[in-house]
Amino acid sequence: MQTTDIIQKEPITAIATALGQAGISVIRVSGIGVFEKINQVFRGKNLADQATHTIHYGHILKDEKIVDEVLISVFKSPHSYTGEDTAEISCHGGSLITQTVLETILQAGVRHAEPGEFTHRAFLNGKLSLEQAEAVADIIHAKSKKAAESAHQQLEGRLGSHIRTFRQQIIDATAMIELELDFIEEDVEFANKEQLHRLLSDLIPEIDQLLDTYEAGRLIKNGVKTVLAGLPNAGKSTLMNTFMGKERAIVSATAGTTRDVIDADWSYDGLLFTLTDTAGIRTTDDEIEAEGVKRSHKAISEADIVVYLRDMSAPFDPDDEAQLELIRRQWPDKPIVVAGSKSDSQILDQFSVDIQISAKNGTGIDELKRLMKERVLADAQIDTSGIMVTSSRHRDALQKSRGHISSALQALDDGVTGDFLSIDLRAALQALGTITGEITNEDILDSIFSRFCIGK
Ligand SMILES: Nc1nc2c(ncn2[C@@H]2O[C@H](COP(=O)(O)OP(=O)(O)OP(=O)(O)O)[C@@H](O)[C@H]2O)c(=O)[nH]1
Ligand SMILES: [Mg+2]
Repeated sequence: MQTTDIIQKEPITAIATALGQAGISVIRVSGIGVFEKINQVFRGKNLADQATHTIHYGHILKDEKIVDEVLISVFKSPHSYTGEDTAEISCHGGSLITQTVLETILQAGVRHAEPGEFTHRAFLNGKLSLEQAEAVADIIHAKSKKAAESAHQQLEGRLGSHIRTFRQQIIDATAMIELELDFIEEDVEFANKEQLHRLLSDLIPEIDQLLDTYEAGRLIKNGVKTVLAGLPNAGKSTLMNTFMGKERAIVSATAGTTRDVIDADWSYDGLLFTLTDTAGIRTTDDEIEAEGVKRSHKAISEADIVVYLRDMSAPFDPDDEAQLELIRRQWPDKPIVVAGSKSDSQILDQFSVDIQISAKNGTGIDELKRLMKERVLADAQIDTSGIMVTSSRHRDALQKSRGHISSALQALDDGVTGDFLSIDLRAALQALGTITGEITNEDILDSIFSRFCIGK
């Protein structure tokens, strides 16, 4: 985005790095008059006189005493993250020192920043569009390689420029109609109805194509919720430990060992899976175990994929068939992988499974992982080099916009007058504008920036 009309607000500060023992910490200070404020507590060069993008050595002083030896990076407006005059103080890491440097800056008359306030200012100063600001938060929260890749791609502004192309097409269509409206008295037709129809109907499949990326986008950003289900003793906790490469869940030969739901993050081929080990599901009189079964069903209902284990070393148990059937009936669209467990043992039961595995000696585990990824993504596009919708906010706005374009097309077919058509088109424009932040309000901004950490 182009930077226009930078507004410098009152100076704010926050620690930008994670607190704890570290080599260095960075304290960010941004706003009007920051260099003069820091000068009050800095022994070194006069920061206000320094050129942008320069670094200066000196000391932070409190009550004439040295707090720390620091390096201060100077960014002059508009050439900074926020667009304002900004300083980044690199001090020694360690909570105490960092906090003391921060307090010293606060005492110099700088206010503590709210979560996401620096990025909020960057947005207001046109340094970032709204979906780019959201990408900054996504990068910080990314737990897998693919999530980081797709967030970077959004930060580069590729989603935004795609949305702006859509908006331009709608603006062109609106202009055709409004020109006609201006001359309505003279009964002149400027809008070529066919051309208008084509312009709008071409947009629908383009929006749909973008909407189709949401399913994969969501899984890439949030991770794949995976539930390990099956009868008691099927080997769920053992499989969980095999996936994790460590003893995370308690394993025992006693059926009904796992009573509660246990979660663990694990990543495969750049994709994050959140594994949930559940209590074995079966009809039970044990009150605690029954509660576990209830929780298992809740976990299944919220899952993106279910890995159902059938113990191949145990004799046929009709409950196995019944439970699997119950899951399939209750959640018909849920991807399921049925794995026959304990394939290293003597096989007592032959039933149809997608794959045979042994958590004990590792047979079939890689193939299971591959199958899980394949089933959960089905034919969803996961090309992170392409443009992807990863946020439900963006998806909702695209759906809204699509709805208004469809109504406009319908209205056009019905021969509705131009003024009504332009109401629909303006609504479609508005919906798209909320994605990039051309159209916004305080509530949207507050909910977005409050997700940020302090210092970003
Ligand atoms: N031979 C063999 N035994 C296994 C394998 N996986 C699990 N087991 C054994 O099966 C028994 C049950 O394993 P768990 O992982 O506790 O089973 P679970 O499904 O979590 O059981 P609950 O928590 O009771 O529902 C244990 O004695 C495991 O050692 C395997 O691949 N091969
Ligand atoms: Mg268990």
